[in-house]
Amino acid sequence: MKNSPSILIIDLNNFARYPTLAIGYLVAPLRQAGFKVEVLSPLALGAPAMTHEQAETKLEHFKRRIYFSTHPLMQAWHERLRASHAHYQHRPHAPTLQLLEQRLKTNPPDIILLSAYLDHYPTVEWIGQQAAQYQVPVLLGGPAFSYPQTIQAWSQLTGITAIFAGEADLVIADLVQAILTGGDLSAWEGVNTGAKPSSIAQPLAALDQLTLPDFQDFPWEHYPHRIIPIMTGRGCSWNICTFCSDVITANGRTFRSRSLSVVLKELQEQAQRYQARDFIFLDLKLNSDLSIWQGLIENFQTVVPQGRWIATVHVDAKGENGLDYTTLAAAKAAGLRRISFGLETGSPSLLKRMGKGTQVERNARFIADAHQAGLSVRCSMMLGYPGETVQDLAATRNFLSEHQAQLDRVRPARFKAIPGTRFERLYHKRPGRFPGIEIKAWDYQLARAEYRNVNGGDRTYRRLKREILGIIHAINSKPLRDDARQFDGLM
Ligand code: B12
Ligand code: SF4
Repeated sequence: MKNSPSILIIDLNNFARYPTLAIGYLVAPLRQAGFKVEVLSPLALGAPAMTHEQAETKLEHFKRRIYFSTHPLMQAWHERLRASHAHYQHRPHAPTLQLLEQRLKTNPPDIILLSAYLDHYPTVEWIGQQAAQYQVPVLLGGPAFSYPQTIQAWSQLTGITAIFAGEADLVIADLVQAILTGGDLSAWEGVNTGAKPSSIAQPLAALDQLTLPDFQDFPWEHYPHRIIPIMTGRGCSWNICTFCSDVITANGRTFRSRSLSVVLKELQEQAQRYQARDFIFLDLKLNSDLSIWQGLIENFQTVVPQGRWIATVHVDAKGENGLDYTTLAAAKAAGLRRISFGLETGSPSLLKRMGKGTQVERNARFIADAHQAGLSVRCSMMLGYPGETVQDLAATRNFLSEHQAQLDRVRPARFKAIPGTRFERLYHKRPGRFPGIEIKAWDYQLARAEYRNVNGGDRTYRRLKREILGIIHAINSKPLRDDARQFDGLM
């Protein structure tokens, strides 16, 4: 392209210790189309590297106790504490903004592309205002722009030319060209300019057409280890859990898989390009498509000799679903070091009400098998699901204590009421189905609801929760298996 237009991509999510997959997927087709692309990444400008899980300390344990407290006094403070923590955590990163300000003054790009989480609202607002002063168009996107009311809540921002809702990989180059040449944006699926009701692009079907993600702009020298992110498919084949907001994101809607041969080729090429052998599979559930899961186990070492990888899976009640001992041991031999799954709870009735599609005994078997296969086992779990009783908490405490020696890390989360989830739809239809939760207000800008957990005041309930947090503290304080250490804190 003669006099190629210049594109500045600002990756607000890049505090991670490996490149951002979405940015790699957007940069590659733009470069291929001949644009001059530059990625502005806060990490490269000194923003502290984000660790998904902090090293366990007494302070972490204390913070967790406060965060999960349902003491009547704490209930009143919860929302305020959460809001101020979120405000601190997601405050605009000053060096990034200064650099952008300088850049706009001296050498403005032809267009700014912004990838943001909803917590980045203040930063996006600031960037929009600055860009407007210099008449630089801004195209905004991100995983959480997939719900009409959220898009509407963001549409009025000054200086934001359009919000793209959906996966932009295959349209990004043409879309940027259309904006730069003043084309009519109203006909574009997924492009929102605030002029008409929200438009959300259909999930991308042709995943095998994706261009190899381009990570050359990332600050590799700032990463403690060279780890390459990859996704073999988008969405989750289970897709039913009531609380799940992953399956309503731009990329998480409906399950689609890539072909095994394409994935293997990507592993091989990316390992060579970035001189790295460690991979993180960002698939919501890597065993969603068993032919991919088995195929990776069979071929990983052929395409990346001595390579290592970590992944998340869904433990299913329908059968072993690729997670029997023999397959897990083969996965270990194929380089898998750490496996993560959503335990959620040790209570059978809660699992059922969450629509988790698994059973407590099946989770127990999986943990024992994965541990015996030599894998580092990590799970996420939930406290405060609507209607959670002391019996549920006692079951969870017993489960964790029985598996304490086999679990390497546990990441607990508080139940979140999120617009667009199955929970929201079921709640609107029949709030009585979720006893103990009083929704006070839905906030579409942040895609979350403020609620009160009416059950939490009971003393026995609070004691059991303290005991659970104590077991989690003990588990998370353990040193990791040696060969999983370089992956600690990544998921
Ligand atoms: C991997 C991941 C991480 C990694 C990030 C690593 C990295 N830098 O990539 C880690 C572990 C560090 C992480 C951390 C966090 N994460 Co996270 N993460 C994810 C996860 C599982 C996958 C993201 C991904 O790679 N998707 C694959 C790509 C291809 O899809 P995509 O990001 O949607 O991008 C496509 C489209 O959205 C669109 N698009 C994206 N950007 C742009 C920009 C433009 C201009 C255009 C046109 C289009 C466009 O096109 C892209 C290509 O198809 C998602 C879940 C999910 N299903 O998305 C959560 C998710 C994105 N994370 C989330 C959250 C909340 C967090 C944390 C705040 C959690 C926490 N409390 O610790 C932190 C905050 C990090 C921060 N920097 O502020 C939320 C965001 C929700 C929101 N409100 O915005 C999600 C959706 C999970 C959820 N369901 O709640 N995360
Ligand atoms: S198995 Fe995981 S990704 Fe799939 S719907 Fe349930 S919580 Fe979401």
